[in-house]
Amino acid sequence: MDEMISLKGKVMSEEQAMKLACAEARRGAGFVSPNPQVGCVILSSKNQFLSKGHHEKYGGSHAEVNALKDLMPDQLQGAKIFVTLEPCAHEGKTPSCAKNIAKLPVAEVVFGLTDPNPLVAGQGAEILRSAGLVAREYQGDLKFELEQVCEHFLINFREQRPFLSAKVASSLDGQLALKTGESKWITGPEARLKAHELRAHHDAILVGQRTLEIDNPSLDVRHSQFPGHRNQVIVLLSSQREFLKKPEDMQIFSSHSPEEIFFLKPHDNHYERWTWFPGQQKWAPTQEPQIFEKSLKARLDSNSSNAKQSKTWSSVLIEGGAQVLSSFVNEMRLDRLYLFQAPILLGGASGKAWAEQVKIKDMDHKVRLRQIQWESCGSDLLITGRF
Ligand code: AOF
Ligand code: ZN
Repeated sequence: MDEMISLKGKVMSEEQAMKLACAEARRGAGFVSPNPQVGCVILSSKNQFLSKGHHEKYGGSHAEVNALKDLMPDQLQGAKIFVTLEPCAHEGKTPSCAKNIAKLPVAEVVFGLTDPNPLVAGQGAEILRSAGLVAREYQGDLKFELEQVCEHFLINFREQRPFLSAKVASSLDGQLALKTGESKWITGPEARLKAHELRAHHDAILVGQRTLEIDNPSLDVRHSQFPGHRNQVIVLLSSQREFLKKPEDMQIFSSHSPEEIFFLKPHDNHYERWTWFPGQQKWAPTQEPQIFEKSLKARLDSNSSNAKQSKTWSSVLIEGGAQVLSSFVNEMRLDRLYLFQAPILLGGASGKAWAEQVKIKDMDHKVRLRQIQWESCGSDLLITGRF
């Protein structure tokens, strides 16, 4: 609110307004999935800041509604709305934003991206134009940032699949652990806290069996910004077809309920669901094998507004280890890398490289990341980019 007061009346350029709308959108991270993170900024006819808002939680009011809620019709005379995503055309969990804006004395709507959701897909802009407003897609330098703000949602609709991120914490020379398995701790507390934030931003966390058994992680979200945060679904990949540990010896069973944990075995691209059979004291595939891709897709398909399921997996965070990370790189299935690098060397002779099983044919086939960004995290570095 203090920020709103200090911004009141400030004259803003289109770039500044859209930049602020992006920052607003990001405030929804961790709370809006599978819906998009959306932010909105409203300027007066004289380009003075009036208000801003964002989509705050899944099923709640859209960004435009939150930005408009404290404004009077006379303030909106000739006003300009900057929103990171095209206003929605449809009646979903909330009324149509485009129809709502069309009734207001607003002059112009600038939207960052056309909404790929077939229920919208240009129809929101059409509703506004039919009502005599100027509605145009933003074409400036912030296009990459706008795409990044709602990248999970965009992949869900453009490619009908979850967004896949990989999180790695390594030494400067790319070692994830020592060959002995020892990995606590490579990065410092700030980086580890940031990793909890990343968990909160994703719907599911995928780990390999070795990581689970050696590190015994709880894979929950421990972060003050996300108190009592919903648990992520856990996807455990096991190629061995057996776990050494019993559920009571695995931390994830204290932090998660059984319904939140999926055991999957990669096998000719098929993944089975596993269950612990207490009578037999062993893990075994459940009666009904599930196809991993298909089950993920089924969850995504329920993005459509008439779906019964209210929660879907929009994004999956892959937390390792080396074998799992390497296989996802080899299969070119990753969308984004989050690499925390500590200023230490563990050495190739003693360490285990996170990409140890990645194989490229020649230099022409090197894996290059795009849109690289970096920030410091305590004494570590967080590097991120798109595959
Ligand atoms: C959001 N927040 O700020 C905007 C969205 O089920 P509903 O009614 O919440 O509608 C979700 C769809 O609305 C979503 O898939 C997207 O196409 C569009 N825009 N959604 O959750 C927002 N502007
Ligand atoms: Zn809307």
